[in-house]
Amino acid sequence: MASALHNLSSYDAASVPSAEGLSFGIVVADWNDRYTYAMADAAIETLKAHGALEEDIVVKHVPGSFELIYGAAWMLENVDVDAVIAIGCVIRGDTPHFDYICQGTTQGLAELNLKAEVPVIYGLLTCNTPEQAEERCGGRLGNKGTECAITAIKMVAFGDE
Ligand code: DLZ
Repeated sequence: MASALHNLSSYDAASVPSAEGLSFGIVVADWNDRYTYAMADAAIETLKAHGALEEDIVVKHVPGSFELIYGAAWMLENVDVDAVIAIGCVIRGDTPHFDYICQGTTQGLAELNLKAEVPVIYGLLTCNTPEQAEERCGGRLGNKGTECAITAIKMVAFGDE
């Protein structure tokens, strides 16, 4: 979690395995694209900075965060990837819709994570305000996309030692 003490873009580079030769799927929700695209760009740049090749990063778009579940499942089924990163941003509105999308998407991605043979990384921002999203998409608290990319690389290596 981003907090006053933790910046989402800060990590110990020495603790990150190489991403050379790895392939990644990124599913990006177009809802709140100002934020989700900034996260996707940061994820791609971070994967490349750790050795992944641009051609080994497959990006697919879905309309909203709820469709990340189908998008990630499709990616697992149809593309030979070492990990899938699901990126979305839900911002609270006037109705309880926010809670249902957050809960449904989280549950769906968690279930996929249990079933899939490769890790599914949870890149869903659940914000009360646009300002909170701004802070986590390249603002004061770093970029959630960077955190997701690092998590993906580490999870691919999980169990290697
Ligand atoms: C409908 C909706 C609303 C109100 N808010 C968001 C949001 O803040 N972030 C987001 O990613 N998607 C939102 N959506 C769209 C839903 O995720 C989904 O695309 C629609 O309910 C159609 O299934």
